[in-house]
Amino acid sequence: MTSSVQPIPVLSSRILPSSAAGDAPRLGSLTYLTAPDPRSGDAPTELTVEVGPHGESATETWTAGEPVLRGEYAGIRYAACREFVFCTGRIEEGGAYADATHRFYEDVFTLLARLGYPRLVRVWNYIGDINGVTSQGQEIYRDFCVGRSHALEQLGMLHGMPATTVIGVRGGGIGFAMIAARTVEPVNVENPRQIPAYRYPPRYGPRSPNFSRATYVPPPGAGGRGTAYVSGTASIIGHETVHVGDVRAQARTTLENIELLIGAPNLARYGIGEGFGLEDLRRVKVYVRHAEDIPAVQAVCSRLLPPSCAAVYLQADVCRRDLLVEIEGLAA
Ligand code: 3EB
Repeated sequence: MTSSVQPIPVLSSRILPSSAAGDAPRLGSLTYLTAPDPRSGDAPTELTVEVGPHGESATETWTAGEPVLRGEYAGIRYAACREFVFCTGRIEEGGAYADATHRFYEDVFTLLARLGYPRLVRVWNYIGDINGVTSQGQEIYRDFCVGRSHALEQLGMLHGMPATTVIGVRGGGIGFAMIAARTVEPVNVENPRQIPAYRYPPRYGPRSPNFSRATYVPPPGAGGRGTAYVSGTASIIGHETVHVGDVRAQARTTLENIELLIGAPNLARYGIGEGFGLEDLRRVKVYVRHAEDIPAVQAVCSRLLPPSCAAVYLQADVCRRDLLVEIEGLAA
């Protein structure tokens, strides 16, 4: 066997209106369905969640440029190529989620350490009845945050989490998907006009959320452009929700937040020598809480996003009750 330095394979992905098999080796996918589908359990590393009936259905597929190795550990399924691993898991519906979330995150980090892909790049958490309450009367989102924070505290990772989405879906339990890297060094990025979520004051819950506003992955070779993975982003300035009750203004503020976040001046603070504008967004997922707000959000997004950006509009709950819209994306 020859040992030569090989270029790092690029992680690619695309989003389609419905589930469709790609040709490249598949790491995994995220599928959003507008109705329960009895045939669609979660296939290995293919997470399926049910969203509200008034938005779109979509599948986001993540592929590798090379063969993929599959396995399972502690109920977490994974598919790995040389540089990236994609994993999915689920916590079943229960009275409370803090302990199960704590264990799940511990297991994820154990798995990633054993496989040798220790650097998280992107995390999605889809929570049933996110604004409902546990058997102890705690909001389910906050209970999830408690478990995540406890696990990360033990792991020394409270400030080290990457770009993340937490969104409410139909049904119970929590569905997870994560991408981690073996050798590339992702850079976690904060937004200059939002305080880091791990420093939110206690009025938002007993334990702060743990995530970064974006994660930048450098290009595989010299001269190329990197990729910026943008967290679920909302109409928050400092730590406060702004434009309560005004979905258009929330959508505009959210896109302004993304623009500030991935622009060259902000990335320069992390020693990153490039930047992105809204025109570099390749894809966004737009989560809208109320069906009747979807057209207004669509109008704002189609005015501010380039025609080349694939946008899907999903009806789903956002973690804070006063947030009406949340947008995640990928710039490259
Ligand atoms: C916010 O900015 C909006 O708990 O991991 C967005 C993305 C939000 C991720 C999380 C929460 C999370 O606080 C909510």
